[in-house]
Amino acid sequence: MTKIAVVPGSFDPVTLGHLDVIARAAELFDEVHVLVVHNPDKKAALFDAVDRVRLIEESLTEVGVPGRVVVGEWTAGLLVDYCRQVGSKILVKGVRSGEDVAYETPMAIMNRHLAGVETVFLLPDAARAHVSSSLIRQVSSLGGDVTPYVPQVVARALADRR
Ligand code: COD
Repeated sequence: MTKIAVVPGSFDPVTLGHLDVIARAAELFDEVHVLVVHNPDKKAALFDAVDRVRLIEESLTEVGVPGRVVVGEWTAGLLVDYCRQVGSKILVKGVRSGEDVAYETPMAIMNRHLAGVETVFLLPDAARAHVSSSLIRQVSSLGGDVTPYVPQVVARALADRR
């Protein structure tokens, strides 16, 4: 049976930290679905969902993540509804800190109760553990250099929005 892992996130925008987690997931599972999901806790997005999907696709090409990776958007309800639709029992989340664990743990247990979907936590590359999309947006908006932390396509898209 094909093991499909779903890697959800806001990806506003995708960073090399996200891509590290996606690449690790691609090593572990037969197929990876990277899913742009609206996070109701995050109000004003810099990039719309169409741009986020495009930037992820172009970034995957740029950095050359191996394996079967597809990118999409989910607006139709629960994340586990998407998992059911594609026959996945696995969510993959990156955890950078105790705060991430505290944020993700209740959702992971809820997703198991709702649909028997398990969450796999992957640790980040230590060099990218401090990277978040919000920090990247802030550094870029204030004129800082984000090129060590994001693919070139994302750096260009951020520069265009400055
Ligand atoms: N290194 C490693 N991992 C990273 C890094 C990094 N530098 N940066 C981010 N990550 C991880 C995050 O910890 C997260 O796992 C993932 O990458 C995506 O991060 P973001 O910031 O782009 O996305 P979030 O955290 O805003 O995404 C939140 C979700 C939309 C995935 C979340 O809200 C969710 O799972 N929602 C489910 C909605 C639902 O069905 N709810 C009801 C039942 S719980």
